[in-house]
Amino acid sequence: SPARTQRIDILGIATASGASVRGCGMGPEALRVAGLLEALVDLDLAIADHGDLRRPHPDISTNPASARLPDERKADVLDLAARASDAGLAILEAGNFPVFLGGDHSIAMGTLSAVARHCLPKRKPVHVIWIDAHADYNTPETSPSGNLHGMPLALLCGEKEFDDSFRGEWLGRIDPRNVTIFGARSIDRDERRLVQARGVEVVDMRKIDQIGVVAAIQRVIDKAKAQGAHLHVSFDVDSIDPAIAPGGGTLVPGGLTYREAHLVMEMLHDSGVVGSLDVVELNPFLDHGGKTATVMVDLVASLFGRSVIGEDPGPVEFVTEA
Ligand code: NNH
Ligand code: MN
Ligand code: MN
Ligand code: MN
Repeated sequence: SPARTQRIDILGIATASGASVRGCGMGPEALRVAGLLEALVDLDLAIADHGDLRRPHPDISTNPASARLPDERKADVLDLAARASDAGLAILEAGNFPVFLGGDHSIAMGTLSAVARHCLPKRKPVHVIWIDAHADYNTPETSPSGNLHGMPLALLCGEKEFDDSFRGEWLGRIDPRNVTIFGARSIDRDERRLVQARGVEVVDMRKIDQIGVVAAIQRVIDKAKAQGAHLHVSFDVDSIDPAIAPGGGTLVPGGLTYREAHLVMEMLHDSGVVGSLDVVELNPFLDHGGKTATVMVDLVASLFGRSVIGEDPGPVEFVTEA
């Protein structure tokens, strides 16, 4: 699989400007402290760390309690998305595998536009698996919160309700029919209508409960393989159950178990079609001593081939003696 032979290039995007809760700007550093690079080196993979993109700190003068103005946060999001897009494109054009560390999920505007800019001129379709408790398909009209981390997919899929100030490389780059939202259990009312109207596939937690995680992920892999697509994995830590991953600002009960999340990553590795990864929304300030960061390091290692005995055990055969 490409993951075994390519260099892995790590790029942090240290921001929480798309979220209302502060702290996930510290995500990239927490993942490093939890041993992300060491885990990849342990798999004999070549790695390069590009450090973090960030914005200058705002001047907090008289009222430190007041949140930053929405316009300032939007300027941060758009600037970082543009820079992440260019930096991600350079990594891909060099033939390497980008691992983007958020930061809140608004960074995917930049990371996925990099993937699209790399693949689409070569007529390689882009598939997205958006592993998340949420759909992140709000527009400024449908969003109940106004937070940009709830909107990146809508922008990438070309929804019209964004004014000209949102223009950039990301706009309309992704075909909504090539997006699978995986692990969802919280979608806003009007957001749900949009997702359904555009043909975005939603594998919600109920479906995973009913058909099982193996069948659910296999369908995504088969779809991407059939098209010869580049599969981008956008992993929001709040997809995992809050009991094992408390380090997020918008937790929802009923998420993926530790083993379900691992099986997803293990099967994605074996598929050989994954070409890029986001790890987003990790908030070290809420993370009970690095609990979620540690789980995420193990999950990334699984995506890059860590396994106990080094082979896919394959389907189970039940043999009955006559
Ligand atoms: N749907 C909500 C909103 O748009 C929550 C989004 N929060 C997330 N998304 N963490 O993954 O504001
Ligand atoms: Mn390539
Ligand atoms: Mn998200
Ligand atoms: Mn989420």
